[in-house]
Order: sequence, then structure tokens, then C-alpha cells
Amino acid sequence: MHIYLAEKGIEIPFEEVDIMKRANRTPEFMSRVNVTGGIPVLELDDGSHIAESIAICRYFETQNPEPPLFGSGAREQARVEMWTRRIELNLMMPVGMVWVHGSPLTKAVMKKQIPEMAEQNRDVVEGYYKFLDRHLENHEYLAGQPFSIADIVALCTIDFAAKLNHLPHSTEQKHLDRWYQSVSGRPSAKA
Ligand SMILES: N[C@@H](CCC(=O)N[C@@H](CS)C(=O)NCC(=O)O)C(=O)O
Repeated sequence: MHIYLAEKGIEIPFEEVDIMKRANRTPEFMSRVNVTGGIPVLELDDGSHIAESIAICRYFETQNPEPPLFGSGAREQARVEMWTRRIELNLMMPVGMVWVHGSPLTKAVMKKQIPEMAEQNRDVVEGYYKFLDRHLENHEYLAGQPFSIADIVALCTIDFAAKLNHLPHSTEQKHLDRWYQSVSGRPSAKA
């Protein structure tokens, strides 16, 4: 969210929600703000709310089309959507499985952690890094050109995997690493 907003030059006020204290899981939050309890949530001036990171970014995209981060024209927009969905479903999902089944930080909120689930999904993530490395040999960014929301989602997922799940990509995956250095070096990501 922060990277997307920085790319667009949009400034909005932020309010911290303490997930460690389960502030996002109170009946009040779930009935008034977001029925799923997830964050981030965007509160509009009329007091209504929009949840899901990509939905929030799409809201801003419609109001601030430049520079386009969801693609321009039918073909580019579809390619960006395709890659965003691929990253969410095929990379973020297994990273999430490693997180909930393999991290001591999530043990308390899981009914039962299954270590085999974490192990199996580690393999899936590592396999996907190899796939991305091959894809990025011939593409500057995930959806080709230009840089898009798909790159932002992938960067956040890979950083989360590396920092919280000990699952970094290998610097020997030189195409993936070239992409990683390029997108993580953008002023929006550094900020
Ligand atoms: N699909 C949602 C994911 C929301 C989500 O899982 N948020 C995490 C933090 S990044 C969260 O709320 N965790 C605390 C909890 O689930 O109680 C999105 O893209 O916004």
C-alpha cells in the first residue's frame, strides 16, 4: 500500500491498528470496519470502508490514473491482472502457508500448526522463484513493460518470505535478482 501510494504521489493519513492486541478482531471492528478483520482498510470521507489491498489501490487508480499502475488499454491491463493474480495465488498463498504453519509467531492463533504443510509449501515457494527467474530472463518487469502493481505485490511477498519465513530468493537466480534489485531500489520501495 505504501509503495503504491508513493509511486502515485498520493498522501493520506494513516492510523495504526495493533494486530498483536487483536484490535482488528473486536466485534466492533468486524461489524463496523471490515467483516473479515483483515487490514489494511481504507476509510472514506462518508465513513464507509474498503478492504483488500488491491481493491484499495484500484479505488485510488480510478481517481488518479497517472502514472498507470494497473496497465493502459485492454491488453496491458489484462496482463497486469494476470500477473497480479498469479503472484497472489501461486506465491503469496504458499508463503502464507509457511507463515501460519511454520512460524512461532503464529502458533498462538492457529488451532494446530502442521509442520509438513510448512515444509511442502517451502518447496512450492522455491519452485516458484525458479519459475520467476526464467520468466524474468525475457521481461523487464513481471507484466513486461511498464512497472506495475504486479511488481509491487511480488516485491512485498518476496520481502515477507525472506524476512519472516527465512525464504529469500537466491542471488544466483540472476534474472529474478536483477528484477528484485531494480524494484526494491525504487524510491517508493526504499521509503
Ligand atoms: N487479502 C488481504 C490480506 C489481509 C491480511 O491478511 N492482513 C494481515 C496483515 S498484512 C492481517 O490483517 N493480519 C492480522 C489478522 O488477520 O488478524 C489484503 O490483500 O489486504
